[in-house]
Amino acid sequence: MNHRRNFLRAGAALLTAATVSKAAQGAVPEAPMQDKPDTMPPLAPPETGNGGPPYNPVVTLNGWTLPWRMNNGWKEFHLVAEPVRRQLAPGMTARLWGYNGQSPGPTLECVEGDKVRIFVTNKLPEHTTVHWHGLLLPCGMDGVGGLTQPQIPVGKTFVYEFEMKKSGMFMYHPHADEMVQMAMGMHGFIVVHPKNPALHRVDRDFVFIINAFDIEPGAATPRVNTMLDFNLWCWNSRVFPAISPLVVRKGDRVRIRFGNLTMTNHPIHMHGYDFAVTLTDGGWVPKTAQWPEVSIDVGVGQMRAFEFVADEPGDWAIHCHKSHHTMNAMGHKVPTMIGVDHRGVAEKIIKLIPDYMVMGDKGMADMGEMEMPLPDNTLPMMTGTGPFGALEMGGMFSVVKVREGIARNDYKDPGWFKHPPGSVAREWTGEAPVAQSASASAPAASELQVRKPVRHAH
Ligand SMILES: [Cu+2]
Repeated sequence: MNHRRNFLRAGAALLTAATVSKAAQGAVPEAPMQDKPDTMPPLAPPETGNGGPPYNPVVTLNGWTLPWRMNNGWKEFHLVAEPVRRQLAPGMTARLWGYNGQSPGPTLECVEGDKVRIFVTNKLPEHTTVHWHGLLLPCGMDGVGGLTQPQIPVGKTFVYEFEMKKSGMFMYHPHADEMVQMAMGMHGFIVVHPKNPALHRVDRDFVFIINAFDIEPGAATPRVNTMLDFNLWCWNSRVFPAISPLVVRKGDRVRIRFGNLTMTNHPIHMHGYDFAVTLTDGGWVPKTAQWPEVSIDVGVGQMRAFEFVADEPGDWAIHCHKSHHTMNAMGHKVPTMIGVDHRGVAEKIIKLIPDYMVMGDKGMADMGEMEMPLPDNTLPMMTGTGPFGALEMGGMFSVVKVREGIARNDYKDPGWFKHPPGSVAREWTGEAPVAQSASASAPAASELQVRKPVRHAH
């Protein structure tokens, strides 16, 4: 965490704990800024009581929660819409539009019943608005430019006031020059916690926005007119290998929430577990209606959350199941060369173009390991290295790291999973498997490590 953030957090805590002075009451609150693309630790609600009711905070993947101040019973936030620079992964920084220094904007966390006042300052080069996707509010607070309010002109600050009527998850984004402003990265997550913190309680609660950009390799500004052919598939404006791992303590009940603000659907698949779909942007799914999945498709403009008990340690992949969405910037016009023997031709070409490479005749796996010459400011199509070699991934891919014995509030990357001896797929050599040769007699049930199905109901 950087110093500015520490300072702001301390500042926010002071503001929420103290009464806002008469003079400050009429002033727009400070707008905290974030200059790092890292996952910030959960912003714990103040325990003093006058900072608002208590709740269990969420963790925003490669993001942060916006501090607020209490002012005469109103929870006040300040969003600044502005051009930002966002590192999508080391080696590539994009020129985007976002809020308070980053794209996506900070997560807004509230509690059911909170009266919120959200100041929005427009530092973009054009007008904007903010629409509060899914929230139940007075029509004039809905943020549709031209329909429910005048556009927020450049340089002006507007204020939105409403009550958080129900708990759940929601999003915010512009409803002004929407195609351009969404393509430039303007999104954010809203979490409204239940009034009773024991309700829907989990130990770890992760949130992210699914977004996508079309940025020509070597460029930094997204093409804003692209309809479908995006080349950077992101979670919170971040791509593999730079999406933070989801660090989980063994035995924790875990919730993962995501909202889709791209132009296509994303089947989000998690390995190693089955899970229950417990929440959409429409509300909590009643227990009797929750259904089991191992992949959950999230349509355009929709949100989904699932829950599971982390009973099996390991490094479990979590990714979009569209295989083109686990790739980074790539040319889709590359011809398929599988089975084509072009060695003779290549020798001739190399005489003319010394850097020419023969690629793709056995598949494209070489590309995961090859150090390809790339223009500045782009990312390899397939990349990342794990404990067993090249991962050959990109885009919407991360790892749920379930570990024994980590602290309750610890989200630090614990490194790679240490597999128990004999539990990793291996080359068959004709020898008896390690697990069986260890015991001459039939192994006890405990040694077989049979996993019982987990019931998802609380
Ligand atoms: Cu996808």
